[in-house]
Amino acid sequence: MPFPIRSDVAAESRSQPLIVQIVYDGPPEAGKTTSVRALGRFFGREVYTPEEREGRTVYFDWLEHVGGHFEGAPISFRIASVPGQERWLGRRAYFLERTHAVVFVGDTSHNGWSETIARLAELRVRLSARGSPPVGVVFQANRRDCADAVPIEEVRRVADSYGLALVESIAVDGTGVREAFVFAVRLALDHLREHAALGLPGAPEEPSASGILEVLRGLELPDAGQSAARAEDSAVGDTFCSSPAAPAHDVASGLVWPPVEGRIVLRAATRTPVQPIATLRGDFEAEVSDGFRLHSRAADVFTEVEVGRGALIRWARLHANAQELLSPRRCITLSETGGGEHRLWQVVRKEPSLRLLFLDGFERASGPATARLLAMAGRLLSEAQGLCAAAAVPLSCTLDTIGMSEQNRPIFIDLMPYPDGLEPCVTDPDEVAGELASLFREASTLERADVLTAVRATPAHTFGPWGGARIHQALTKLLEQPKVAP
Ligand SMILES: Nc1nc2c(ncn2[C@@H]2O[C@H](COP(=O)(O)OP(=O)(O)O)[C@@H](O)[C@H]2O)c(=O)[nH]1
Ligand SMILES: [Mg+2]
Repeated sequence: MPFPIRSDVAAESRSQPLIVQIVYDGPPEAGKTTSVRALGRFFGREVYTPEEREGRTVYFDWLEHVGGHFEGAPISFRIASVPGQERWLGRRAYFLERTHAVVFVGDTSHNGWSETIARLAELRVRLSARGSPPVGVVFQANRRDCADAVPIEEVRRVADSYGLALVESIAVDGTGVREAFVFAVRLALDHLREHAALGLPGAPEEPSASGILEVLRGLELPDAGQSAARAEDSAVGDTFCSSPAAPAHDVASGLVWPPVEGRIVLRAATRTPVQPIATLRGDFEAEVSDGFRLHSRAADVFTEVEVGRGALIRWARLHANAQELLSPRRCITLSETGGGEHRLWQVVRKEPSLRLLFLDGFERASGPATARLLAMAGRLLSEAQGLCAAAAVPLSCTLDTIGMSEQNRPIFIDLMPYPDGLEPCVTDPDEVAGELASLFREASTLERADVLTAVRATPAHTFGPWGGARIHQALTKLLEQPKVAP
């Protein structure tokens, strides 16, 4: 896979407009037309609907708006809402194959929920068929005014499981419509930038950070106000604890990795405002919404944004190499501190570690079941070590840093190390055995004897594709000792 971030931002002026296409998709009657019309009112523009039968959209709703400029060239937004009924599938596909981002208008009233989920599943299949770069989706959870609306926690769970950004809306009075659109524009710009960076045919020229800001300002969207509010927040922070502002989801495209999906993660993680706190080492961290964790090293602050971008790119390369092993809900970003500088952050969702998963199962398990769990943990750890070696990314693979994916594969769940000062890779069965034995540090002699008998009876190869026999042997030895060494 070619490396997806380009460090140089094209700066020549251009006269061709940058076309940004956003599609409104969703089940019939969810509120797509109502949303596009609300947007039209906001822009002061007429929505064009080629044909309507009994109030239902047959072709599409179409809204065009030229908003702001990009380095002298106008930005042209093309916004289409597609007919939701099954029989217009072909018309819908036409738009979905071309769009740069999607606002999925879901009906979150009790009656509309099951069809909304079915549509979402279908949309995912359709968009993933488009390949790279990904097309970002904002889930505009509509009809939040309905008394029987599905609880927002349930809606959030679904949005998360599909990797979508979530915005609540009441399209009939316009609530949430603009917010969903603005975020979709950001995802579309991430997509376009990435499309250009990958050198794909027909790629429009990518907008620069300043260009995007100009675009958003031109639209009179609420970013300027938000940035000012953030600057104010961090000014307060500076006075009291010299804390930088937490990263925000509206960083310029090119300053968040991975593109598109990274921005969605960043948005989920920064849903509730948070003030990072300094650790004893001078790093900054915060625990944020939905189980996310933010972290930034003391030294990773940059006065020149391009220098910071260079650091982001080096680190993104390391992430890209380790992608097969990395837990998916994470991103890295270069974000304004509020004091005129930029800071490099990583955002990682907390996932259960193997130690937690093991201890959970262990409480209810018999000797043989415990041995099976040990073998599984051993296999996952040695597989993780193998993946690190293959990718030449030396991650520390322990019961605390490795978890398990839905496909029962190992995933690295800890903070990503930095490209500087990496240790060489190790694949060491003895180390894996030591990790497994550490689970029995607190166990009584009696329990250990049970487990030892069961481990002896467990086939060695189940402990891992490589070095399973050595893990098995070393673990047996460690469990035989009266007290497992720390
Ligand atoms: N209560 C409520 N009704 C809505 C909302 N959004 C749309 N509607 C109504 O739902 C119906 C279908 O909306 P429409 O935009 O035509 O749906 P589309 O088929 O997705 O384009 C219309 O009668 C709208 O007034 C909302 O947020 N709350
Ligand atoms: Mg419609």
